[in-house]
Amino acid sequence: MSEKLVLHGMQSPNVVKVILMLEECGLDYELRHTAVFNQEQFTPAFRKLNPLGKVPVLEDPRLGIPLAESGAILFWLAEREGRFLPAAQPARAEVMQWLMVQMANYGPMLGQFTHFNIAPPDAAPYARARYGAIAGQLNRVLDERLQGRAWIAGGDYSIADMATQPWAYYVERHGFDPARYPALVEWRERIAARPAVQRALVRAQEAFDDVATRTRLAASDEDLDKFFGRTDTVPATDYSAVKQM
Ligand SMILES: N[C@@H](CCC(=O)N[C@@H](CS)C(=O)NCC(=O)O)C(=O)O
Repeated sequence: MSEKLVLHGMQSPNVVKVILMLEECGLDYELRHTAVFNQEQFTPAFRKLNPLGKVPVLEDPRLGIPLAESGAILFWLAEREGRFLPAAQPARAEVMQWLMVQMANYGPMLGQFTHFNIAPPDAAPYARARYGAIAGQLNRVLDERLQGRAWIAGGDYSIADMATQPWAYYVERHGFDPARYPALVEWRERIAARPAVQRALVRAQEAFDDVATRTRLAASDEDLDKFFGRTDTVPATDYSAVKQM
């Protein structure tokens, strides 16, 4: 039986973090693009892989079930390979804590801020202010955490670093001055210099960039309503900003 792993994804931080791990572990894997801007994630075939209709999803013959949620995927790969997650406590718990900080806070809150930056200006001033403040606060917490530490959990480079680093590029995208977070930026660049990370970014670019742009530009307003979870009770959005991303 083939040992090759398949990762379903797109060009996004939640997918890239898994590719960082696949490359660090030297695993044999294929990247398959999911056209989330064209509702592919809601097809019955995809929802068999992940009922939530979201990427990433990993298919690993050794596990035997499709696995969703990037934190769960990183944890599985760390256990499978015995790498990037310490065996001994409390170091193991500390890595899991910072992995959860990313999964429950840094990713979702930055995701909301990104959304309300795209939403119409008159519809979103409160939400934009709220999520902007939270994003800034989380950047500050991570910056403080990384002062005097090479890696986020305090020990070696781990799945907590891999989960968080792709999101740290939103500092500039969200209009924050990177000079306010020097330890965060230094850590981000330390990770970016790793050969596995450089290989991962090339793989992601080759597999996703062209096709993602094509599918995003081809997306109808109805596709984008589905992507952003808009329903009849939510005011319509002008999606021109999405086309210019
Ligand atoms: N908590 C999930 C979040 C996954 C997620 O939000 N994926 C986005 C791309 S980054 C997606 O598939 N969006 C399509 C949709 O929501 O319809 C994880 O970390 O894996």
